[in-house]
Parts: sequence; structure tokens; C-alpha cells
Amino acid sequence: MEQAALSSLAAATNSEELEAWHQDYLGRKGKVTVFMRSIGSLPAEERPQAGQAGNQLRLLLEERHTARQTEIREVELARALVEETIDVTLPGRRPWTGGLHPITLTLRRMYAIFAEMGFQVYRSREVESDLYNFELLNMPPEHPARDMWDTFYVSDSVVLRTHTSPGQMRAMRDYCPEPVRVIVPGKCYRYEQVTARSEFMFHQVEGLAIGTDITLADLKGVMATFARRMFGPERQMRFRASYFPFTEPSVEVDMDCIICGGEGCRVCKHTGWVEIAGAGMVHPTVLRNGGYDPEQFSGFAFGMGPERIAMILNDVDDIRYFYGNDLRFLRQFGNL
Ligand code: FA5
Repeated sequence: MEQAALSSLAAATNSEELEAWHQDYLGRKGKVTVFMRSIGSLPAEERPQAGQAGNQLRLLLEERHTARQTEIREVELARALVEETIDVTLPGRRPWTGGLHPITLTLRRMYAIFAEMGFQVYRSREVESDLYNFELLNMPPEHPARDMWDTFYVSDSVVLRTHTSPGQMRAMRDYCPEPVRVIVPGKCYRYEQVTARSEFMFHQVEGLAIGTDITLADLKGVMATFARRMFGPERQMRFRASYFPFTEPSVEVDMDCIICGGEGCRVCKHTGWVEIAGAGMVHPTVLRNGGYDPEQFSGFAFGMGPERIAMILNDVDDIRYFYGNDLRFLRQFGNL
């Protein structure tokens, strides 16, 4: 057995063969183990000699096994070092990194422009009560002006905000009796037909300034400054009379079309003007609901659509691209 074991050990050339050899002779069912177990059935006078011979053989084989294992490991290591070298000079693969969404980029530019004019960002909730979305904004239940906003209802008295204007009311109630100068950015939802110009989810940036002698001229100045910073110093802007229940007077703010320079094109529907915001002087009832005395305080508010602004800036002719998650579109912005 010793001869057979040593010659097959010499024939083992790698770790797997060596392990198999170990099982074969020294494992639980190995030849040496089986021999040792059989000693009990030998005649009594033969047992001591057989036991000694068996033990010696086991020790010898363990010792040779260890020696052979060391040799094999060295050979295997040397081979691995040659075969598995890593070429550190290969250029790496560029990892995928996310990028900022075009609307995030647009919003950040807007924050920066308004920050220079002293407006702080004020965050308000997306799920609103009917009270804040409509009623406190001078639209009691059944008020016909509610039809201006097609609404997703969560329950009878809870809605997904249809505009950021409820943020005005929350800001007023937070700051009253101090003056206010905030913008309220965020998502709005409308139960609307999705078209090239309208999404059911979009953003607005609300603006609100409350103080003791704020006039329509201040609103006009802020809008004109914004338009020039956002779109360039040559931009023209105009106010058009409009109606919102929470402002009086109410206006819509148009900018001359950046695409055609006012000549008339598809984007401006051949009018030469593009609407960028609804705005007006805060209605006395709304001021009162916010905690301010309209005899003493006045203010202006506006609501802008960053998607529309991003469309004009980047010549995007369909709003649905922004939330279609097509990477070919999104990679054109930011650092995607
Ligand atoms: C409002 O929502 C008023 N709350 C704005 C306002 C605020 C007026 C403060 C006075 C004082 P309007 O529904 O027009 O108004 O929306 C304002 C802007 O949001 C629009 O000019 C447009 O840019 C954007 N907007 C409205 N609906 C959508 C839509 N479905 N998809 C994309 N943008 C939209």
C-alpha cells in the first residue's frame, strides 16, 4: 500500500488531484483508514504490530502529502502569475453617470435669477386640501372659476395641487406679519388632455411679494428683469389683461418669441409672442386670508411654467419629450 500510495502521490500534478489522492488514502473512507478500522478483527497477537505499521504509514503519507502540496502550490502560483497578469495600461470603461434633467437645470437657473432679486425658495406640499388650492384663493365651492383647473381629487376635500398658488397662502400664513418675498417651485397636476403644449404633470414656479407699498410696476420690473436674464438682454415683454380669482388686476406675461424674434412661427403660433406666466396684484380677500390687512399691505404674485420656458430655450416642440424618459433626448442636456 505504501508503494502504491507514494507512486500515485508523485503522479498528482495539481491541487484537485492531490485532494482526490488524500481522500483516497487518508479520507474517512480512505484505504489507510479502512485498514486501521479492520485491525479489531485480526487475531489478538497480530493487532499491536498491525496497529503500529498502520500508524507509521499514516504519518508518512500525511508528511509526504504536505510536502507535495507545498510543491504544487508553488508551481500553481508561478503559473497564475504568468497567465493572469492584469494589463493596467488598458484604458478604463467610462462608467454611466446620471445627469440633471432639463427641467431641473431650468429650475436652477430660475432660482439663481430670483435669488439675485431677493426671492427665497419656499417649499409647499403637492397634495393639498381643497381649502388651500381653491377656497382661500377666493374660489368658494361651486365657484365657476374652478373650471379653469381640471382637478385630480384624492378625496372630496383633498386634491393634487393644480397650481403652486396654494403655496402663496402657506407662505403668507408662515411669514405674517412680516413682508414676504418667495418663489414656490414644484410639481402640479391637472386632469387634462395631454398635448404638445400640456402635460398632466408639470412644474410651476410661483412668485409672491408682500409689503407695504408694492405696485404693479414692481411686478412688471421683476418680470422684465427675469425675461432678460433668462432669455437675453434684447427681450421684449408685454402684459396682457387677464383674469384670476386671486389677483386683481390680473395679467398674463408674454415675451417676444425667441425662435423667430417676433416675426411669427410655429412656436408662437404666428403671433410673435409667447406666454410665460399668469400674474397680478394679490386680491384683498387673499391678503386677508393670509393674515394681512389689505389697507396696509399689498403684493404681487405670478405663476410661471418652467416646461414652457425650457421648450422656448431649447427649441423643443413637444412637452411630452421631458417625461418620456427617452435617453436620446435627455442626454442632450446636463452631463448624462
Ligand atoms: C395658474 O395656474 C395661476 N395659478 C397662475 C397665477 C399665479 C396667476 C399667481 C396669478 C397669480 P395657469 O393655469 O395659466 O395659471 O398656469 C400658469 C402657467 O403654468 C402657464 O402659463 C403654463 O406655463 C403652465 N402650465 C399650465 N398648465 C400646464 C400644463 N398642462 N402643462 C405644462 N405647463 C402648464
